Amino acid sequence: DSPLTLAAVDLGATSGRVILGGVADGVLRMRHIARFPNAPLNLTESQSGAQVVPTEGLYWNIQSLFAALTEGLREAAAAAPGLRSIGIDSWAVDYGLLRGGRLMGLPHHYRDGRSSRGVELVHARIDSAELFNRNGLQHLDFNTVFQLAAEEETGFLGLADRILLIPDLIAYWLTGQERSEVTNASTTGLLSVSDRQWDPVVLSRTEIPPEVLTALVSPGDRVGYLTEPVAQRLGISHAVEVTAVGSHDTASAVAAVPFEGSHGAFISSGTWSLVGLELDSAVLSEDARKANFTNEGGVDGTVRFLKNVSGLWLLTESMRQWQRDATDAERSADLQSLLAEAAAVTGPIPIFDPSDDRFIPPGDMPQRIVDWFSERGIVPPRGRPEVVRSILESLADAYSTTIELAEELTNRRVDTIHIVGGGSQNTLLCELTAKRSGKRVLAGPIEATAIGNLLVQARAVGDVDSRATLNDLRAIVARSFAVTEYAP
Ligand code: ADP
Ligand code: LRH
Repeated sequence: DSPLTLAAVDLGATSGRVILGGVADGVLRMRHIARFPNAPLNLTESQSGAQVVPTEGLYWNIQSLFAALTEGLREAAAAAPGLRSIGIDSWAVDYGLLRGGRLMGLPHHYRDGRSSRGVELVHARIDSAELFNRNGLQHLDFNTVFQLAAEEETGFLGLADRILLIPDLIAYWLTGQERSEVTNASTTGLLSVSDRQWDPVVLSRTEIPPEVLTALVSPGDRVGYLTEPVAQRLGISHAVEVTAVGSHDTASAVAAVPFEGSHGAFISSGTWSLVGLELDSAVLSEDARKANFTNEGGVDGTVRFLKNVSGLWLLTESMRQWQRDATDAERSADLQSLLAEAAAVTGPIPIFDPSDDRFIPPGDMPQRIVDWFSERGIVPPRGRPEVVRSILESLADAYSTTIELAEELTNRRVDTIHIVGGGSQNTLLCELTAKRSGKRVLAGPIEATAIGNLLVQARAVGDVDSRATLNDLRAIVARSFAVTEYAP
């Protein structure tokens, strides 16, 4: 048995978790300590037609998250007396604004509609082609740069003296140290794709004062030690450090993809599907920009060349709607039975564009899907099993075309698609992906994000050789976790 000396805090949009890990004899062992929900806060809602819309704003419930994760860490410390290090990862782009070390209100959720106003404001100062050349990012209305522009207009940004992305904010609360981890910073739009430093041109054109940003750290760097009050609260009486990991959850997930050679693509499958290739350098061609591919910063200086193709958000949000619609007499279907019914659907199933912007805000997904088809004169899917099947077929189709595009744009050939994350458990989705792409699918590991988080810590604290490459870390993943193969 390897001692569990590391803790991963992985905050996903579906749930947060605290997982202990330890590496011995080249194998990673993990123990799940805590899992807690992460539901956004619609502070005030109003009814607009059939839709419930937030009127004031959509926020993350950061207090509950922090309370749950510290409770998880307390349990982790009790279960692992030799705990040495904690790594924190979370979804990208969102941030807290601080003044004098205090958080100014709840962090906005990226699905809040305000950022489209920010897009107009930013594009008036720097057009999308120049922005892509500087930051290498796909256009997503909710990239931090656009959210901040919307924030600036309300006067809120001007009051802040610090911006910390969510994992950096949590690291600050645990250690008192304000740092910006570079993989997540690469999703803001404020980082230069060429040197991965804050870009002075983007900052000055968007009027973001450079002093609100903090020093950058890389995965493996020490952020700091738990402060005395935090350590006490966690029941810890020895020094425990917070280690920077790929704090962008997708960076950690991709670090844990057990690629077998150079012909693998990845799909990090959860709330989103992040579909693409790992590269050594960014692709900044006009074709890549037009296809809306992104060049996010990965662990060890790699590039995640990918597209955000919606994800299981479409399914979970549909299920929430069915729950809302259910009469007392109806039993709302659980995920497994819905998937079984969807698998049993026969006959042609229409597919839609899962990345259509209308699917981004929370709300009535089944109705929006019906609208998408009706606007095009296509007969929409009828009934829940058909809707679920249509969602999965549409995702699988989008995965296939996105990977084909990535092959063209990079002049590389893909023969294997690795699906990692919670969605790798969705057998039907894996089968459909293999079928539509004509490529072999390898599904797993499920907890890729936490695994990538833990392995970077393991290397940083010396449980794994400090010279280990990403390939060496991936060999540990391959030894430690089974994958399921789906033939084309
Ligand atoms: P995130 O990090 O975005 O919160 P996860 O990687 O935790 O996402 O994946 C969550 C998704 O995984 C859920 O939305 C669900 O659709 C899918 N999932 C979880 N468990 C199962 C399962 N047993 N079978 C099929 N799908 C599952
Ligand atoms: C996945 C993710 C993704 C981002 C989105 C906001 O959790 O981090 O990589 O684009 O959330």
